[in-house]
Amino acid sequence: MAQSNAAEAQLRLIREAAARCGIPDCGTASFAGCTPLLPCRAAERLPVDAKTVIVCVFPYKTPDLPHNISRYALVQDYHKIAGGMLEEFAAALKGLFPGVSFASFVDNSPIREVDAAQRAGLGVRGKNGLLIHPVYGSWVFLGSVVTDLAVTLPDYPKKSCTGCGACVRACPAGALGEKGVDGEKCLSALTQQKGELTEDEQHLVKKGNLLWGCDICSEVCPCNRNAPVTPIAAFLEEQKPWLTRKDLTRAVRFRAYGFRGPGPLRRNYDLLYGEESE
Ligand code: B12
Repeated sequence: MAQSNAAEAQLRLIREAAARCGIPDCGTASFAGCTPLLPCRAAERLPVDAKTVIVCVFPYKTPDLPHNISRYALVQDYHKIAGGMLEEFAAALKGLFPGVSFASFVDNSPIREVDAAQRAGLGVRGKNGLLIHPVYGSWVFLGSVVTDLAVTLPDYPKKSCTGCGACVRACPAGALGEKGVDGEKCLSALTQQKGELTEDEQHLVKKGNLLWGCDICSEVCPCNRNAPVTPIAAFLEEQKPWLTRKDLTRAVRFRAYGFRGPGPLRRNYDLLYGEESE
């Protein structure tokens, strides 16, 4: 009991520090529960004796505007925005808990972030495989700070969404099933793929009608109906919801879709608007 009260107090301190850094919600999960890890180079930065994963949510829904790239990509690169906020958070935690290690990760991370977020009590997993937060729905990025501080609260039991199946029915690629998303079939992955697409794949990209990413399984989710606009100011600044052909080269340099270069965007642009279009 005394141990659990101490952990609750630690969690309160952590949450307050997160709020001061503009992170609207976070929770903790045991590091052991978050294994196996994803294979990635960033794993080298994990504290040697990692015990706890502090998972953070970064809502990114912006006011509805016509857009030809998915919502996650029309805001400034979240790796930079959320990554910067997480670094600030990790530095604040180092001040609060001297001698303890804190390493922050976002996306290109060894942590399976959806799974960790559920364990940290931040929401349920949708049939679309995404974390659905009770306030912000699935319009959230996830990031984490891994530490050797033991916050010994039990992980939350993993729960599923309402199971209405709207996302499964709406997915044009048939990528959703009982196990969640089949990453190989997902239309978001297809738009990001380099090289030529088969005729069937081209047809799917046209159906999705976006140059990059896919939001269909989130757009139809009833849990997202009342999701508010993001409280993170940086996501409201410098939005780029509509790309013209001219934008394709310049835009990739600073956005989350930059890592593949302009090739996939140009190919998708030709498919959606024709090769002669501006
Ligand atoms: C690789 C990746 C992708 C890949 C593959 C996704 C996948 N799950 O396989 C692609 C490019 C398709 C993708 C797309 C998107 N992604 Co992504 N992605 C990731 C990344 C980097 C790793 C995920 C991963 O590999 N997990 C490992 C696998 C094993 O875990 P899993 O998903 O739980 O695995 C289950 C399924 O694969 C399933 N499965 C396995 N085989 C099969 C076969 C069949 C037939 C079926 C049905 C299921 C199935 O079973 C597994 C166990 O439950 C994470 C960041 C991170 N570090 O977690 C972001 C992340 C999951 N993505 C994110 C986002 C925002 C998206 C998009 C919405 C972007 C967009 N608008 O286009 C889409 C949504 C697609 C969807 N419905 O999931 C966010 C999700 C936030 C949230 N609210 O949950 C994350 C957390 C990034 C972040 N930092 O915020 N993504």
